Amino acid sequence: MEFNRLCVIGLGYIGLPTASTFATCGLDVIGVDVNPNIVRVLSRGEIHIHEPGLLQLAQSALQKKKLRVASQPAPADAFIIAVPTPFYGEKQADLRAVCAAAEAVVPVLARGNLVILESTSPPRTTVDVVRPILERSGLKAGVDFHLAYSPERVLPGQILRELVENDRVIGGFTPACAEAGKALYQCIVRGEIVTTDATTAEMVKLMENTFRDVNIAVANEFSRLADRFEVNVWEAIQIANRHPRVNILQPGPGVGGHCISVDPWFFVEAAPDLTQIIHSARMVNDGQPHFVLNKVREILGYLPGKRIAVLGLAYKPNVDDLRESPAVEITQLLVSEGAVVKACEPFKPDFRIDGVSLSAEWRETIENSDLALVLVSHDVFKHIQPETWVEHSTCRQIFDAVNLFNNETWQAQGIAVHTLGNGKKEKEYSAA
Ligand code: SAJ
Repeated sequence: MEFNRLCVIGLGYIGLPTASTFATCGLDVIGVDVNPNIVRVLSRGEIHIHEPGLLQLAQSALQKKKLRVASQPAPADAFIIAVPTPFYGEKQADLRAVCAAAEAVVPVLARGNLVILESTSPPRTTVDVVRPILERSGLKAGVDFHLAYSPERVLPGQILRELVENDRVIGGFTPACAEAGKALYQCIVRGEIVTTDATTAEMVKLMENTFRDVNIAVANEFSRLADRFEVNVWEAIQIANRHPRVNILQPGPGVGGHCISVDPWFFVEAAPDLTQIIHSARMVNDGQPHFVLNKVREILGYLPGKRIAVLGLAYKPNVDDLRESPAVEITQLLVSEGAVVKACEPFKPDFRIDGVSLSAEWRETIENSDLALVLVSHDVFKHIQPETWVEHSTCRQIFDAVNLFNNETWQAQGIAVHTLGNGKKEKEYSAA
């Protein structure tokens, strides 16, 4: 199968890198988004998201007219649907954007086309939800057009590299559909392309993110246990990971982002009777911001009026994405407790949280605080020196939820660093 023209629907964190990469590999790509702002920004040759290397790649594709943007799909050889699937209400998958995208393809769908769903979706979405919508065109999936599911697996912050280098799974409605999908992705993927059926590919995607969520939940539970039993969880994890078959992940303030904190719920919603572990892991990770809040209470006591500086609001290091961010939740909890909160997010200085004064500069944020809370290990925070800290602030207490600061170095400057999951009493140990 040959592909000259590709239509990518949804120009977010996945759609835009995908469209730009295909355009760079020689296809004529039409990028579609229902958000007029996104279409406007891209038409000006700018981009609306921060992802290393993406600005240059997208700009070059736009300038060469290999990538064009539009608000409606146009006829093409292949269509990729890469729209968000958030949840709503009681953690139910919101498939409205997927359905709307499939509906928008119907008027331009032609015999011989390939349609690929990339959005993370509950099992059977491709076959039971997307296929009937596309078949309203009068064409039959697997007969008149190819239909497949191919999840993205890229890590924000490394999207452009992983898009090309990672292995890719293509689940076809029929084996021929999977082969057609493989032929398309071969244009950009250097990793291996594995083919299977559509529902297996949907399960694979959800299993990957659920596996990570459950493993982070174990790490978070270990941090609570370490706190109780006067152990430093970071040290314990490092030692345990010397076992050849153990690889414990890192505890932290919670799990954020629009993938790992969302996707496991798709399993829970689809089969509540079969998902005890998955459900518990979600509850542990969702409870971690409250664990951090309790630690802050232990340090400061009564919170109303206390001045707290929050360093980092993004859902993870070095990204500008604040969706489902535990750091944002913790900040909001502190405000609702009556604390006076300042926050610093260098990747999104214009972000607003009610009742919080924001800055892109950590020095400004920590001035005159009773406690600084480190919630994201952005590189810019890693480089903060205790000497610089004492020059800029009278704040002498830090709660470090991401194990960024070495307590001994900071103590030498008269600053106490309380680390998440560290109940260890060093004095007791050296006396023993
Ligand atoms: N986190 C921890 N401890 C860890 C690792 C992560 O607390 O040891 C937290 C992070 O701080 C963050 C959250 O988990 O809040 C998720 O971050 P992440 O880096 O684990 O994952 P995402 O959401 O950025 O990307 C994931 C990736 N999936 C897997 O690693 C299995 C990525 O490959 C997927 O493409 C992406 O989800 C997606 O789009 O589904």
